[in-house]
Amino acid sequence: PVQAQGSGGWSPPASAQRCPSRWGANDRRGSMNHMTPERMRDAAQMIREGRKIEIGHMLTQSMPFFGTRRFDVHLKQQFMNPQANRRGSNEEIVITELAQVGTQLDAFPHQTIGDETYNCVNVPGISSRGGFTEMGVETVGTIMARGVVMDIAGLKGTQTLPIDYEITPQDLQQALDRQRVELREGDAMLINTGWAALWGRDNARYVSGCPGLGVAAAEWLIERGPLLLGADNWPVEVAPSRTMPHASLPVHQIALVVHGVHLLENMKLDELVAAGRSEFCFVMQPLRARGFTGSTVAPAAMF
Ligand code: UVW
Repeated sequence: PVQAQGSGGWSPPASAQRCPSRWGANDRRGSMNHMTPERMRDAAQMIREGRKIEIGHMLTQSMPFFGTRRFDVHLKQQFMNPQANRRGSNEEIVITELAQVGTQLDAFPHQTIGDETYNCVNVPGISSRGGFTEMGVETVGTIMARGVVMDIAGLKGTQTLPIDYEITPQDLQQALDRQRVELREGDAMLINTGWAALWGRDNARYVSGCPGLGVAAAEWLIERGPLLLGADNWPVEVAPSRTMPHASLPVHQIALVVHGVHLLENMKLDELVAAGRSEFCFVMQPLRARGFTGSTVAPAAMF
């Protein structure tokens, strides 16, 4: 585990402490190594009722954006063919950061410790005009796995956790006990904070901060071997953290860079939680976009 410093400052582990990763020095897939044929088959067997709930937001121009990110749609209402059937054609041009808007999966080069990303790969060394030459989101591929949602808002008896609520390992264990479900290695581990209630309603507040995982809770989950960590807020982690006020998104570094665990942000978990589903078959196809730092995604829970 990484150490919090008394001042609220925080330093990530040095290269020698974090590399090679548990998967070996040449590994580039990190937590995706957990997706074995057996786990995929077991996940498919969780689909019993034939129901699905979409657990990502719709991409629209009225969604919240972090920083200068944008999503501008321009309709291209095109030509009418001269043939007798008068076929018209419509398309759109979208100006956006396709990797980092909406419900999104972070790939490893999205974050660094200094110049290094996962497994101490030097980021300038894998940067090219066409994107990253290693560990772009295309290395993730189709995901079908067991998913578990931990309803921390429900545990605390609220719809939405307070903006500065830092989720602890105890909260996670209590939520699992309350929901009578356990975590298994290779699960997509998801957190319901209720923060998504602000999505499209109060976008300024949505991105101004959020409740989420603290460092100890993130490490507790990572020890259990997640396929990915997801939440219904913009960074999965609490932001800013009261216990680490001088650290910028430390869970991003711990998950993506130190352990090679993908983050799934801006989820929409209300319907799934309301349906009382704690475990399900989690299905998601990130874009096959070469060298991207992530991908907008449309995950679903099937059961
Ligand atoms: C940042 O990169 C700041 O955020 P995120 O990964 O949450 O989109």
